[in-house]
Amino acid sequence: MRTHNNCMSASTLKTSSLLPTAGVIALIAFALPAQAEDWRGWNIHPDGYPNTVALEEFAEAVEEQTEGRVSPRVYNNAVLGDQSDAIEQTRNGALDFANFNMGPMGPIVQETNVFSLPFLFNDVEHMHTVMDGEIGERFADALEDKGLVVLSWFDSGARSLYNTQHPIKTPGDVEGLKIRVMNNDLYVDMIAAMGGNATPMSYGEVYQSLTTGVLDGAENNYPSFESSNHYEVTGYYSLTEHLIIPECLCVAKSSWEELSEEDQAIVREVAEEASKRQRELWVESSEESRQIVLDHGVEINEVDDKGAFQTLMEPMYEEFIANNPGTGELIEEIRATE
Ligand code: BDP
Repeated sequence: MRTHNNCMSASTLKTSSLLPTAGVIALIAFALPAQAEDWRGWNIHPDGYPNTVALEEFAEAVEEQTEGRVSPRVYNNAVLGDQSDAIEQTRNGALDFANFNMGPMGPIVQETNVFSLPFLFNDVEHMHTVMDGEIGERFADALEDKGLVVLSWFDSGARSLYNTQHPIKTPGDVEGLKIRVMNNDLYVDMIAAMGGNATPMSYGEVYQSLTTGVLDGAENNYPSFESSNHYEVTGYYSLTEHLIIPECLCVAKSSWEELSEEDQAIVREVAEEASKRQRELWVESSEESRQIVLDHGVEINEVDDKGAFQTLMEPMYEEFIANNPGTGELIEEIRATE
């Protein structure tokens, strides 16, 4: 935690001829305002991305409403490290806040792996209902046990496959394709079940690997497909919509605990607003990105029989449930949430 004091320092208060007595020091300490908390925030996305806009507005509103007691700054484009590292850094307090996806969170907070099961949620609205309810609170508790305080949940739409070779309409079309996935072994199993070869890789390395043929494709939502420029080097986007993964706006537990109750309440409220804002921007941005990639000449295709992909995931579910006691019931609970 870095702190700074935006008032005059003790040395400017003391007279040059006298050393301050203990009483004077106590007086000075009393007169100085509480130290401001400089918060460093990790963000993987570029300027203008819905999450970036929401995070920047969050930072500004926190600074304003806490009257400078908390002064957050967002660092975009993963300049503070890749997502798995940033999760660790936030857990140990080297970073103060971040927007994380529950995909790369899985290896660190095991409970969140359930969100990496393909076709878990019916649609984005279903995901929101689950995350905004009691089940979402249970996940927030699991994250807090690992040092991350969840303030609110963001959207990240539905992820679909894209590649340089051909449209994907059936699992047979994935056969032999080298597909980049986020860092989580469950995605390796997912792509293998479809007949492809998965390579876990940091987001920032994907563009280059697509241009050199190290990869044939990857998978993501419209705003990321567009803002990462992957659409410039892949001709086909196929609406498999196989993953709907929640994201959090999280604060390092150590940074959180340094705040007064009053400031915690302010930050929480501002984060709720940020989530609303992010979700609204998400809808607009998805449509804009879809249009940009279409205009560029990317072929977008519907997948008529998503059930064919879903059926292939059954062994993955069975293995997951067998390895993670209690998750069978949880999956049923999620599916039954309306
Ligand atoms: C984006 C997520 C981001 C992930 C990225 C990825 O918002 O957190 O790191 O996908 O594929 O949609 O790595």
